Amino acid sequence: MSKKNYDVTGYIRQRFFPQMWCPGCGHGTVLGSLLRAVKELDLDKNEIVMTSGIGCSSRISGYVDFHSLHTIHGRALAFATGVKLSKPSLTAIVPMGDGDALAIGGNHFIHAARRNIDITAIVMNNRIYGMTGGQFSPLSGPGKRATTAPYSTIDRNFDVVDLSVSAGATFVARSTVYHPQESIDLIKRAIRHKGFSVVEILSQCPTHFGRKNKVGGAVEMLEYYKQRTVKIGSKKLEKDPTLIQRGIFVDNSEVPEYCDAYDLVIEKAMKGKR
Ligand SMILES: Cc1ncc(C[n+]2csc(CCOP(=O)(O)OP(=O)(O)O)c2C)c(N)n1
Repeated sequence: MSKKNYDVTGYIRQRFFPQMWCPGCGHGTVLGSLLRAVKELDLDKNEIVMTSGIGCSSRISGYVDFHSLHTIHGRALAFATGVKLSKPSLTAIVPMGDGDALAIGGNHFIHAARRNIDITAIVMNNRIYGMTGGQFSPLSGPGKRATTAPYSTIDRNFDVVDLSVSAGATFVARSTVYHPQESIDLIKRAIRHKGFSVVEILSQCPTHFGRKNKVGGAVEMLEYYKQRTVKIGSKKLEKDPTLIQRGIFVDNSEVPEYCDAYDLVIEKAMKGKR
């Protein structure tokens, strides 16, 4: 069996390590999968731009040695849209927290999906606002405890996959940090896909979500991802439809990509045609 070369040191800013995440946080595993995906695709780091908002997940943009913009909470996709339109040849990657993507950033998220702009959004779903101390997010779900819901939440949660599909994303996938090999594969396919790609990766926050909801530490939370998720269409769903499905839900190359469509408008305008 040939060994894969997973030396990713060329893609990171070693001076910023060790990283700042809490012990047991899943976000480092997502960073690992992302770097390995980029390595396997053999991408030139000068051709990648990573844009992020604010949050524990968004800190990824500081650790990678790509072009990077660490911007405003919830606005990463708006910045990424501007960058991508100004230089469509760049590979645009946006790591996002669930709050960043779907609370304050929810509007940017649905419109980036609707436009089908060629950006890969990696939604690191820990079901809580990690960085600011454990407030509940639109992905926490009902009956969960958070610093802002000491008697438990009453809000229903979004399903990232369903929302992304409905909003028009043309590549939509889900994995967990218990499945890094699968995550690498999905991130690779998302980056290669020309259009708006969403990869949701369930990532544990033992410090806030785990502690408040008494679901144990990182090991128990990883165990949950192992026990409670299945590949799309698994037979196990017949017995237990509440299991969370992993894999690729949409992979559609038929929809025009936004920068390509915009180029056609520029061409028309240059010829003076309406
Ligand atoms: C405009 C604005 N509103 C609120 C904040 C405070 N804030 C920073 S990060 C964050 C939430 C982080 O949660 P999430 O996006 O889910 O990422 P995580 O830290 O869990 O990875 C909030 C509310 C901010 N920095 N800017």
